[in-house]
Amino acid sequence: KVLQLTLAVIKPDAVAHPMMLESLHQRILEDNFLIVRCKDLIWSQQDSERFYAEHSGRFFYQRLVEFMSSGPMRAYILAREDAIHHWREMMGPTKVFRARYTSPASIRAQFGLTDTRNTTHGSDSAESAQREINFFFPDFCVEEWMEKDELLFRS
Ligand code: YYY
Ligand code: MG
Repeated sequence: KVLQLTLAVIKPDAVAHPMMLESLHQRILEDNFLIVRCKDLIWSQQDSERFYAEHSGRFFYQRLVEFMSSGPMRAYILAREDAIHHWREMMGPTKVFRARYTSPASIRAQFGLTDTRNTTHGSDSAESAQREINFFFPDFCVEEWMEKDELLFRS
């Protein structure tokens, strides 16, 4: 078993609904993720632009940036075997209507409103997980945590 970390975010549309935070938090625990870090935050427009720089120039960039800085979010560092892939599976496809069609039990299918207001974010590779964990939790050191806590997690 290889323990992996991922960065998961509950986006402003989901946080705005009074029952979503608790329900998604529960779902994370039920799927055997260990919650390594968790914090609530609000992005400035500039944070949003920096995080999504890879999408600058795409037709949805402006609306994405505005949405992601429109209200409170919750960010998690999650640990699990195959955490990156598993959280992406739980979220479902980016586009809400595709999610409803192909993965009706996924979070985005069940709770997503539009392709932009799609409830959650998850890192898509080990490299992006590293970058995104660092973006949200600059004081967190992945290597150090792995050394200190991996054995605890396994026992
Ligand atoms: O990684 P993931 O969030 O599933 O999708 P990306 O293709 O990386 O796009 C990031 C983000 O951009 C997506 O979660 C919503 C937004 N977006 C959009 O608003 N409209 C689209 N047609 C595609 C993506
Ligand atoms: Mg992505």
